[in-house]
Amino acid sequence: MKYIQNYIGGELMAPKSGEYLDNIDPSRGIVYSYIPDSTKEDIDLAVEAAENAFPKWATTPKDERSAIMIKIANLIEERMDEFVAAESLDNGKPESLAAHVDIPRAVSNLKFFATAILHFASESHYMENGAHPGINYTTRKPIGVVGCISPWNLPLYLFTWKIAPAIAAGNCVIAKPSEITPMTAYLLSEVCIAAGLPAGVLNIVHGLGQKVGDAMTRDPKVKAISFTGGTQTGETIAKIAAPMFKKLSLELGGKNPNIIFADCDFKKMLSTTLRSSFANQGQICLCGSRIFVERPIYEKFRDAFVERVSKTKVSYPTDPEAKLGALVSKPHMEKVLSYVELAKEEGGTVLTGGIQVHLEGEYSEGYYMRPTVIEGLAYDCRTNQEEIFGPVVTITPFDTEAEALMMANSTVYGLAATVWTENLTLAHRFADQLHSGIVWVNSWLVRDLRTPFGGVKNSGVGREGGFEALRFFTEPKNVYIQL
Ligand code: TXE
Repeated sequence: MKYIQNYIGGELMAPKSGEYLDNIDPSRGIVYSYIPDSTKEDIDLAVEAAENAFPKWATTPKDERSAIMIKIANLIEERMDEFVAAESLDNGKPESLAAHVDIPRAVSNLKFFATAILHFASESHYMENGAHPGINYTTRKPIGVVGCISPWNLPLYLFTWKIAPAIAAGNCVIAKPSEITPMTAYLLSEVCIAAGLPAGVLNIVHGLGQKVGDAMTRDPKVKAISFTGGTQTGETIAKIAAPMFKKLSLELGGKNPNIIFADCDFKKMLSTTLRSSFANQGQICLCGSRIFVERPIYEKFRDAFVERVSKTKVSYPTDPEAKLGALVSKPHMEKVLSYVELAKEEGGTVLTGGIQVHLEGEYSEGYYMRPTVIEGLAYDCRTNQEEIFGPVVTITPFDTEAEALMMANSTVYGLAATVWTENLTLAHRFADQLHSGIVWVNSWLVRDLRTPFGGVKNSGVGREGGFEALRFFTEPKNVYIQL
């Protein structure tokens, strides 16, 4: 069985502890490889390597940095099938999803930031009047050693979404993938070596959040942390990092509303809502888990949706017909199933799903669950307020725009929202009033990598994407010259 290695100072190496953790294949419920159980010692080594690499990398011309990143992207593309299979095996998601979304998007992230850095400009402000005529110009320099911590739901996609802008901007990185899905980050380290990325520019340290993530967060030499994961973990990181005045970008949970008005394009809405509810087994922070439907079409929607959901195929990840694969881990599946029980206690009716699925043969111990639709819950009950992060949605009717808005905005989260209507004025008005970092009208998860990505309220602090990310990973300095 494969022993994953850390990537530190340009080399693949075992953790200093010599200890490894089990890496489980969620589609079968068995251990299939081992992950370094790294400690502070490995982080110390990585930080030293990053510090040593920084002066040279920070002054390497942009186009050279860009060329190496393009090479990394191309090498991933050359090994596409291997990356796709690895992502799907590690995470449980259908291979078709990894092939269409995860790995191509990781390649796009690298190419996007490799080229974005070539167009990244800083500002100049001319003061023509008053007592101090002069020019301000702002430089933007890399920060130094930065940390990137990513979750398990979109493993390589989110890992590269952080690493790419960091290294494009000239920083050196300590990166920690989720211990639940480390495999494609390991393959990435092989690719970085093959592409000739200078030693120490990217260091990938595997292991537990409480050990490796914590050590990285506490290290005063790590000047910025970019984190995606649970809101509670984000809070823990902020508490440690804030007194050291580290720059922080936190992309946290969501409880996204999907608001469906009666005049919508029903057919398009229905098929998109299936995806926005259950793509990646509902384990995307952008999934719409609270569906609000205008009363005149509530029953029509409910019946059509439940029929489609009940026919959705849950299967092993390599089944080309699979629409949902396995959930990422046993504890996570149990957590999601416990929310179904909570929903029942809170007075909800499970219209379809709500149960674990046992597939045949070698997949019988995998972590599968039927996509679940629940109705009859109050908008402010726990099921409708807490992030479940699985294939569970609730449906709720509404009578007025004001009521829909009140319910949509009622959670502590504010990441993404979807609005379905053919009424242009209503769409603008509603989008404007939603407490949300991202709004999709008549669509879902359409991503332009130039746009700011992130949430309000407990969904996070800061924005990723485009020049926002390059600004995060650089330190501005303003110089004023009197004329
Ligand atoms: O996330 P964690 P988990 C939500 C979702 C899920 C819950 C927990 O609701 O059920 O979070 O998931 C590292 N210091 N989301 O347990 O623990 C950890 O090793 C530093 C939403 O996977 O937040 C991993 O690399 N790092 C989300 C990363 O943080 C620490 C996606 C995320 O793990 C750490 C995933 C610590 N003390 C889950 N503890 C989204 N918004 O996309 C853990 N980590």
